[in-house]
Amino acid sequence: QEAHAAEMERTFIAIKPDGVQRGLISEIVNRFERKGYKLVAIKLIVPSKGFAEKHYHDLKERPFFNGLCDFLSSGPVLAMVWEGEGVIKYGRKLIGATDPQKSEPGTIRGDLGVVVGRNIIHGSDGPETAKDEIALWFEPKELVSYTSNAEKWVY
Ligand code: RTP
Repeated sequence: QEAHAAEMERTFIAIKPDGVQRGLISEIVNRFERKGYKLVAIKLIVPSKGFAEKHYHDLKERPFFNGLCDFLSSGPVLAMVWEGEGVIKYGRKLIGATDPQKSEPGTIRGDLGVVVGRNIIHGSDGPETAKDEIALWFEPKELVSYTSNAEKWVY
């Protein structure tokens, strides 16, 4: 049975400045690709502090908010949209728990991170945030719809 791209779930994934500086882009992209998810948008950008504040608006009452926004805007971020069945929830599973001290080995944060303030990657935590974050980081024309031949072997 064929899965149709137009109906497929999408999530926003970003490699934070620590992940980019540490040379972890290919390692992380590799994990999403191998799983069977499809990359539909990607760009490297340095977000402004104001943009980082928009991205993390839900956390503005938290004590670490300012430091977090300084950090996110401190260098290049690799912003991506990944597509596929269950990608929002399973993407979070690939990423692992927020605090790398608590994330399981085998997850991105578990394998590659040590402290919560430098946890390498962000992934949308639900359908609503995925929609909002994709709209914040990307223009509609930057999202590429295509049929991948590999997909018929994934689904
Ligand atoms: P993210 O949004 O980045 O995917 O992370 P998350 O959902 O797993 O965690 P969330 O609670 O939304 O926190 C967002 C980011 O804030 C930083 N943080 N620092 N210093 C601290 O105690 C602390 N707690 C959270 C982390 O970078 C976390 O990813």
